[in-house]
Amino acid sequence: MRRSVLCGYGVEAASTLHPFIRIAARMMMAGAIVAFVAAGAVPAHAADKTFTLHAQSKDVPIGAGLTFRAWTYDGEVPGPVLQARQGDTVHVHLINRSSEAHGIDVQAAQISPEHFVGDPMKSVNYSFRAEVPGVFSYHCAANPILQHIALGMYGMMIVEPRGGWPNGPAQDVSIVQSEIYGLPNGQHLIISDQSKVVAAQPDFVLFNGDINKYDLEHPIQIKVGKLVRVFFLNAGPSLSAAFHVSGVIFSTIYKGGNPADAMHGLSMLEVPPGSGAVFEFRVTEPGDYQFTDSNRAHEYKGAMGIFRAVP
Ligand SMILES: [Cu+2]
Repeated sequence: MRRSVLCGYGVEAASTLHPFIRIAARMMMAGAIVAFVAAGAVPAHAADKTFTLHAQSKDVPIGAGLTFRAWTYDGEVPGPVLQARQGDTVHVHLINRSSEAHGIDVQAAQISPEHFVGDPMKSVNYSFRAEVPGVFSYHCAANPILQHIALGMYGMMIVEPRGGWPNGPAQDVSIVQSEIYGLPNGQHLIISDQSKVVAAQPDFVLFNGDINKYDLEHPIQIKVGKLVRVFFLNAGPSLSAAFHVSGVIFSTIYKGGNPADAMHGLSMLEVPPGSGAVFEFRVTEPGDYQFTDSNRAHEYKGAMGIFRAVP
């Protein structure tokens, strides 16, 4: 059983991977493991939530021994997960510590886009009420937006429904998919290749900022029979994603992460760039369940990982 669900990742992995990733995966070391999001810290009643982020240039590790010359929020790609509850008043502060123009467009906000950039060389400050629950993108709003997102300026915002998620407690996992354009130089450093960015031809497609982050040595552990709730964001910047877990039919998917847009009994959902979704499922037996972008060229370029189900 275990072997069959590994198909395409384990023994046969060599033939399904981008040749560079194949080599790099062998070199790959210890490193970062599983990033779970505990959604528990959200208050029971409407509250004020303040998020202060810093725009900064930084070379960030993206797994497989590679580094990416990025523009970031808080030195991370993707930026930190922002969490609020429907009805909260959200205050956004962006401090620009770089010599580039930056801004921040939180897509959960229904306000004039003029707020998102302001003077892009200075701090950006605005507030909004999180009226609609869902999984939203936030991203840089300075032009050209395409370039700023391709360089790493994006992250996920989760707005929990006022009454909590309809199907109750679950193991929460957040996954941000994104594209990297450019191949590494002799120092294993990737400088974004603008012509590939414009052509929408990425060299790598990542989950949570790393190539094959959740491989066989670093799976995301889940429990047999326990509801898993995946907060999924396709940060793009340009290609669609089709989130799929091998051996799983999602009991519920919320398009955009909004319970008002619920679907049931689907094996995947196409998520446009800049959009999010919530995927819920349970597994009935132990094993390794591969999750992937079912656009197989994206899987080949790094968008794959393992849920390891234990009793
Ligand atoms: Cu920017």
